[in-house]
Amino acid sequence: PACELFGYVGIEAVLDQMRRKAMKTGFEFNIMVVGQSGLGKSTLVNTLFKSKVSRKSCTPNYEEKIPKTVQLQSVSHVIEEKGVKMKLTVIDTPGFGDQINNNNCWEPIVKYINEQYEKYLVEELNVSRKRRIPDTRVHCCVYFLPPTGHWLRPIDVEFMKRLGKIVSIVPVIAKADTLTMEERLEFKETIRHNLQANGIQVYPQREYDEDAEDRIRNDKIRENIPFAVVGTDKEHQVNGNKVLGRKTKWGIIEVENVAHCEFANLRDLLIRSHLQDLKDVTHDIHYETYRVRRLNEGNGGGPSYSSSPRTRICTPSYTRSTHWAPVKRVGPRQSRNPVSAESHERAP
Ligand SMILES: Nc1nc2c(ncn2[C@@H]2O[C@H](COP(=O)(O)OP(=O)(O)OP(=O)(O)O)[C@@H](O)[C@H]2O)c(=O)[nH]1
Ligand SMILES: [Mg+2]
Repeated sequence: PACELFGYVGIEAVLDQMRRKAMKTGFEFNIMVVGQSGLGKSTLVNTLFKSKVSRKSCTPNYEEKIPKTVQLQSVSHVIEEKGVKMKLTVIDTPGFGDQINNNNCWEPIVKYINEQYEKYLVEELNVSRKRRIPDTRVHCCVYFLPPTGHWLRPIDVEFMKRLGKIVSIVPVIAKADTLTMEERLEFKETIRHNLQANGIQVYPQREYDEDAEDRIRNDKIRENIPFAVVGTDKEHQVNGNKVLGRKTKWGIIEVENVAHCEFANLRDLLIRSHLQDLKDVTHDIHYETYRVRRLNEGNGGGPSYSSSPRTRICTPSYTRSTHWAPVKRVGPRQSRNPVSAESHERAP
């Protein structure tokens, strides 16, 4: 018989095939840290690489002080776990707030993020395209808030408003060891209100939840942001074990202990639970918005891309391309989308 209608076909084996391919190619994941100077961004980058994300690849405990960051710099580590390779890149940025005038202090950051989209776009539009375009796009921007215990400052509002339109932001409360547990909870709540009141988009956005299951999972995160984190590059002995920690007058704050601070929650969100989603949102939403804007610009005086149906200019439909059926609209966001060309969207 040519085909057994009700027999086992083996479609599910496609998962094994995908797994094998993904393991061969590996993953690229790029995180950026942004915030005022002295909030512990560089320290947290070190913490991340020293924590169990990459304990093996970490360098010995340097006793020297972390220098002030004066230019954008990226650190990459290839981390391997159970045969899965991931190239984790963290882009450390110089903190703002040192100048008397901090107007437009977000510009270098915004420029960097857009430049990575541009690089990707240029590669995509090349006649002979690389089989895999190197991905330097920022998949997640961890935004550091000072532990003031009051409200969001105007500068953070302005900064995040701009960033939220081009990248996934995960806000964190820096140096949480300087706040008591009650202060942290209260401050977190205030910040959540402030974010909402100012219309700041932070990850994970409700409108991009795929289904009810996603919504429940992401609601838990939304109720818990911003994570109150503590960073360190020192290890301490606690009950005979070496742990990453920070000495305070109340004792040692164990950075990876969820009872002490939310560094582990942040790490789990970024790597364990939402890595692929952050990459998808970057590609399907932020990059797509950039791409449409750029191609429409080109449509004016410059080269026209609209002649070929493949690169036909259209508004981004904001569907998440990784999900096949049913195709649904995740949310029209006219405000972000000044383009008025017709939308090519498959009907649900
Ligand atoms: N109490 C406390 N201090 C911290 C924490 N993280 C970092 N620090 C200290 O804060 C100071 C500044 O840390 P950096 O990591 O250099 O800060 P940064 O945000 O990279 O600063 P710039 O490079 O100037 O933007 C250092 O003395 C750190 O030891 C933290 O979680 N709690
Ligand atoms: Mg720094």
